Amino acid sequence: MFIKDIKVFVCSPGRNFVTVKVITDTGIFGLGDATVNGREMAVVAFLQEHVAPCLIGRNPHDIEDIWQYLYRGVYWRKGPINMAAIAAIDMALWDIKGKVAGLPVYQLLGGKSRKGVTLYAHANGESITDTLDKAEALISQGFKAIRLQSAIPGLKVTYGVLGDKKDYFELQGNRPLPPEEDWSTAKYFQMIDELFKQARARLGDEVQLVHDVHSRLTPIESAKLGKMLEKYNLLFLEDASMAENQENYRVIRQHTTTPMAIGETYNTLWDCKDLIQEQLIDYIRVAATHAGGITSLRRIADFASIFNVKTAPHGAPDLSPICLAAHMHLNIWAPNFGIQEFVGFGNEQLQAVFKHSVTVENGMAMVSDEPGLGVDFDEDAAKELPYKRSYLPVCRLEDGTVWNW
Ligand code: KDG
Ligand code: MG
Repeated sequence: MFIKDIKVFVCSPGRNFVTVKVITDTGIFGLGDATVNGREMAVVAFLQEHVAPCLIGRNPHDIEDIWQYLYRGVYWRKGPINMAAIAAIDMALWDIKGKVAGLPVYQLLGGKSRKGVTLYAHANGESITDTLDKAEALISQGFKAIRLQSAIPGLKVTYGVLGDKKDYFELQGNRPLPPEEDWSTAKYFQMIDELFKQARARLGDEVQLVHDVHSRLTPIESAKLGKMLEKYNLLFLEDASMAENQENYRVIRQHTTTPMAIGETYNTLWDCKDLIQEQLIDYIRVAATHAGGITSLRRIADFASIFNVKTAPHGAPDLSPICLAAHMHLNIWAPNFGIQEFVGFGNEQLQAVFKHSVTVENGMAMVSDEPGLGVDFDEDAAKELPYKRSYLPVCRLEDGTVWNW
């Protein structure tokens, strides 16, 4: 069996996705997600010009060797574009191996550790009341864990919340140039305690609560926030501060017992090695698409398990259903799986392009026993929905200084 062709598709069913199809001489093919939000065409060019030609003729079963060839074998390591390309090839090869074996990928990883994958859903509101109305609706659908994001009074736009009431799915799509948002830590601190105070009063103590700070705070501000929210017993605080300096989390950790989660922008184990090894975080949120695929996430999960760190994979709308499927197989296997972020299955166009077999029952995702990853890609439907240049926003402080988005 050998790799005969590698095709790269970019389509926009509501937002852009880069999809890789690895085709073998037997006709069996595998699919991978290579979407890097706002940088889609860079990954397309990288895959077509620098990755695909090196793989034609190779045995698709040599997943580890191909991963090492693309990572260790080159001088330029790491980085989101490179790692998304490796990730997509890797997912496609696991998909092929599963199809050849007639087994779902989780069986190749070691089998099921649990009956389903616990999800956390998003409640994003224009006001605290609106956020909690949405959280109540999700709880009544069966979700046991909810991420709460509420607009910050006095700011134009707040991360996760849309002024024009569009769906979160569209949040990062269809913008020909980067829009700008503003940030005030003082205004945020005036809102955030009240959000969780009202949440516990209305939703009770049983529901698991999560909040994404989206890296807007300095480490000492995150420490203050973690301490302030301890009484509301969050499952975790996500991306409280940037951790380009992994030591930042020592500052946070020494002040608060609120659990910390980070990792959605990380590309390798090296980006989170100290955070995990020093037990500075509780959940590692790497995504298969951005951190080197199933081979890499399996290694990160195993490393994290030694240090009591659980996995909580990123599940934003800019990860395609192929990535979600890869997460499902990892989540159902990983002994140290924590929780999966979930924003729904997207709009009708997206569901027409990507046919997947994941179902949700009572806040839990169920993985099917279809061989491979269990996703199909409709090339004709994708062709009808061409790429549209779009960007994530840029953030500024109220005095105009560029800040972390
Ligand atoms: O591409 C950026 C998004 O994936 C990110 O803003 C979403 O933070 C996010 C989350 O937790 O889903
Ligand atoms: Mg996040």
